[in-house]
Amino acid sequence: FKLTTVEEFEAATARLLETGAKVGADAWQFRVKNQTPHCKFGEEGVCCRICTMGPCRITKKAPRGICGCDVHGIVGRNYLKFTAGGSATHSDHGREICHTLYESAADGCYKVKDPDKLIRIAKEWGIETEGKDIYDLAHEVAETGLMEYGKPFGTQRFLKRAPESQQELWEKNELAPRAIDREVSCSLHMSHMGCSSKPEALVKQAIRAGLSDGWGGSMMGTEFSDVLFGTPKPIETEANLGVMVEENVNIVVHGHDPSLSEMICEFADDPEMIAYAKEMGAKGITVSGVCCTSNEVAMRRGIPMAGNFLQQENVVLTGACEAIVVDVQCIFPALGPLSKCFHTKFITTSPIAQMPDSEFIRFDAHTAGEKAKLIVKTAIENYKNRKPELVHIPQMKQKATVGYSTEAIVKALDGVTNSQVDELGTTKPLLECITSGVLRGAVAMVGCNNPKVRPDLAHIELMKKLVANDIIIIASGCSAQAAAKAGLMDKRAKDVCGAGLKRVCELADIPPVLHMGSCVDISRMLVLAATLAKDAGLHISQLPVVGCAPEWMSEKAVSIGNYVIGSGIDTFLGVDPYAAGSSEMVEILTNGTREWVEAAFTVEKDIEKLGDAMIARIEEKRAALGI
Ligand code: NFS
Ligand code: SF4
Repeated sequence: FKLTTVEEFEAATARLLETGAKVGADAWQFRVKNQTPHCKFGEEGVCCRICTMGPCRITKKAPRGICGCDVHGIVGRNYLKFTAGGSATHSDHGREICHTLYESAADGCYKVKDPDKLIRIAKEWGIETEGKDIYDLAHEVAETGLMEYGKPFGTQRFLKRAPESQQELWEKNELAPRAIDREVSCSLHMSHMGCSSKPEALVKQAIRAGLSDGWGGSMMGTEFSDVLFGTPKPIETEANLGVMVEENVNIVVHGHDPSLSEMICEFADDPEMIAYAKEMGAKGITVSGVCCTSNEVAMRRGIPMAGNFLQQENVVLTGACEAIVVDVQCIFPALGPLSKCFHTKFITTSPIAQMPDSEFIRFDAHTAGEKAKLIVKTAIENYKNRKPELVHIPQMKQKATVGYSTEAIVKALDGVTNSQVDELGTTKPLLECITSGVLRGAVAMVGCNNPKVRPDLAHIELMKKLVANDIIIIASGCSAQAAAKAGLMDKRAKDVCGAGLKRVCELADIPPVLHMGSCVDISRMLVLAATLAKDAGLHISQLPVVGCAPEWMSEKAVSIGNYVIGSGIDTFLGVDPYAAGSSEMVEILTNGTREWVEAAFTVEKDIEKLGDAMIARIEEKRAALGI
């Protein structure tokens, strides 16, 4: 067993770009060159264009905008708007899932696969469950969830999952998020021309908007996806482009909402469709995924992961992709023109993400079955249009065990201790590993790829360094896919770990990097941290746990960063959130927030230093606890 290196990924990409050159395809690698160097004002966050007296950009000579706003106000407003964009996006995804749950029916396209979880949430929310039909209950819970977006009074229901100490901090500092949509609106209001220009106020609202995502929209997205499609359990799968099968019809799902990808998988498995694919000359149908929707179906069905964010063009460049089917978020508009260079059908499905050069097949809960079937058929019928001389699938993939929901982690870790039976099924065995020092701590590795960082290298190198230091990794999003492609989710990767983590991997039969799902599933990490803190009688901020997004790029990632620090977990970033232009903003984000939430950001572009800083923080937390 050997880990795959980033050099090997890059060689495979270079080979695919040769195919691209033959057909005149563009690629991000070329567009990056055209866009560099980036605008300095934009990079530092000091450009304001929120009113038409501007745009104003702050320099030594011009320290204030026309309205008199200084650099701290401008950077702060930009930061808040950025966060609001991410919070809105995750939360709207969560809202879609609430609607899907609302549409679920015994004879409908969508069923309730995990009724126990539905009942658990209903009880948590004080909804009567006795003697109720499960679908009546689903409607009631879904509607209650939808009300979380616009309720006029009160704060988010799921905040009660946090330890008391955390809830007190939120209350005391006016950070407890109210209705989700209100936090997004309030952020846009505060950052309108002539409203807030005080950085403290802007960052506080960014945290509150982030928390409305993490403990609101995203958490509902995760929980109700589990109710509908099943709570993930450990399952075997594979990752990297080699999961595409040359003789088969290849359908690639890309985007975020499992309502689409689940249905596609359902129909791709249908004997009638498989027979049709054979009739059309293929041997079968392979569904694989890119980005978070891939994580969703990998976690629940073991559908292989073709790649992460910056690999999305590569799937088309294989020349073997019959259809790339997308819903929302993180989809390169480049896929339109790129698919035109090949036989690939680029199928958009959501009114939220409409793109030129795509075929739009509108997907909704009522017609989901019929539309999914149409999409699968379209892909099958496209198989004959392949140009065999352009087909090249890099034979590169790794095995991965995925599906580590919080529930699954707790269950797996039962295997590691001599704990009393009454402690099994809790986080106590995991705590025991941490307290005894067998594990030094945990790092949540999350987020995207970004050409500003050599893609996947930061994720993989950091994970290797951390596991070698007996730090267990929980991962999600494109970071998880980087790990899987490298082989770090193969149980045999225990051999690259320190002795303590290796022992835990053996006893619990887990890989050292645990796949917790998509980016909305970072809410699972919040629940895990909250449960650990409660079981240990500590504040979340006292746990030897940190978060890290070394290659992040999206607004969603900033929203996540805000709710992770907002939940007491120090967060380490490898890319600056357009804030470097304001000394006050830098001070608040990297230190000032500690006063409100007991955590802050660290930004460090050097991977070695970033890793060292995380280890040092974990050791500091251990020392403070005397463990
Ligand atoms: Ni997350 Fe998932 Fe990937 Fe980044 Fe995009 S797919 S929601 S934003 S790029 S990790
Ligand atoms: Fe310029 Fe102020 Fe208008 Fe921004 S809000 S563009 S700083 S005048």
